[in-house]
Amino acid sequence: MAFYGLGIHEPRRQSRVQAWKEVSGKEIPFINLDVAKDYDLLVQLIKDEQPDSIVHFAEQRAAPYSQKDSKTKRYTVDNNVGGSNNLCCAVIDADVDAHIVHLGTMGVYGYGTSGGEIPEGYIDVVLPGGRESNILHPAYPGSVYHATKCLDAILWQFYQKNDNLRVTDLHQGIVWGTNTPQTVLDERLINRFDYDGDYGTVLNRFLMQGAMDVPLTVYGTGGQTRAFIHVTDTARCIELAINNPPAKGERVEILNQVAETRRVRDIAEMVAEMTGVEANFIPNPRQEAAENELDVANRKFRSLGLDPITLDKGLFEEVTEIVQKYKSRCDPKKILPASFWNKKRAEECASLDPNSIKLKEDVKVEK
Ligand code: USQ
Repeated sequence: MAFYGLGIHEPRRQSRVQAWKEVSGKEIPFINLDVAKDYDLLVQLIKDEQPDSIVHFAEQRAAPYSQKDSKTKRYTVDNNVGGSNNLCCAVIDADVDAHIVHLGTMGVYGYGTSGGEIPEGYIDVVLPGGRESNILHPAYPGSVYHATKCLDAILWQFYQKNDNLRVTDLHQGIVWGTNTPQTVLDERLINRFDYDGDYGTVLNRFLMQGAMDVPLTVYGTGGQTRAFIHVTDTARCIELAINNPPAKGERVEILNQVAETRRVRDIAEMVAEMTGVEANFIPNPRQEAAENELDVANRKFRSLGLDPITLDKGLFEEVTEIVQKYKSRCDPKKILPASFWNKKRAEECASLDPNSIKLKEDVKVEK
């Protein structure tokens, strides 16, 4: 198996690859190329490797970052959609039958209350005139980032139909946690931990805020219900997807990569109870429903053997330990949201002052 990518700081990349070789005896070749730009290199690489599977994570991954300004919106669309299109073209040009496993998102459906369970990709519908059909569940994204994953889904559908590509789209929930059984083997293998408003996901942010004695940043009423998955299960689901590819000619496989759904204010309450830090309900920087219900099917992964990790205070402690260890790297000015979905939301959040967040006195910040 080979790992190709970009965006990892070079010395850190070398140290991770070396650490993995030491603990596992296995070598991971690494080639730094931009999937959205270096098309010829990508085709050559696929020709050279003749892979059975390609796991496609090469996308700008954060909804708040994608909503910051026109530059980040345009970059997110160019990079994500261009990269996915390049990958499909490259697999065709290289003439390999590689199964593409793509990291998509539950957010392709938006987060209104749908009134029922969100199925795994496809729904039965009755079209005008009483025509029965089975179609992709309608997309209803809530950010430019989520919109790119909807556009990706249309590309997968087209290239599967036109060129017989084999594709699995993983509709992943919000990831929490830091370590997997592999990354705990050596400190150099540790995953990145984002706590800032642009890249940090909600539960990791709350855990970090709790450990730093900073009031939890609950947006709006905290009534948003979302799907969650632990980072260990993310890795396990990718393995299950690779080992269970769709057959040639079969439509795009869509798997909901989620363990459970939870309401943001309930999660804040769990973290508050554990850490003694209060929840702070602040104006919502996002254009989203204040309250929603969410019911998501994950039967396919369960039938493939996934027994998902659910939110557990024991695992919260693992994250808290990591935060304690690296807390001197925290910049408190990055804790409040810094990306606003539209002008109205920006105005509503104008009173939020990044300099108002103070860390515990015992925390020495590295300069
Ligand atoms: N939220 C807060 N306080 C915070 C941060 C977030 O109340 O400090 C709220 C948000 O308003 C939102 C919910 O928590 O309602 C989730 O926010 P999030 O930033 O954890 O997750 P989201 O923006 O939905 O997107 C993230 C990743 C994206 C991934 C997605 C999975 O940015 O890469 O695809 O999670 S999902 O949302 O299921 O599509």
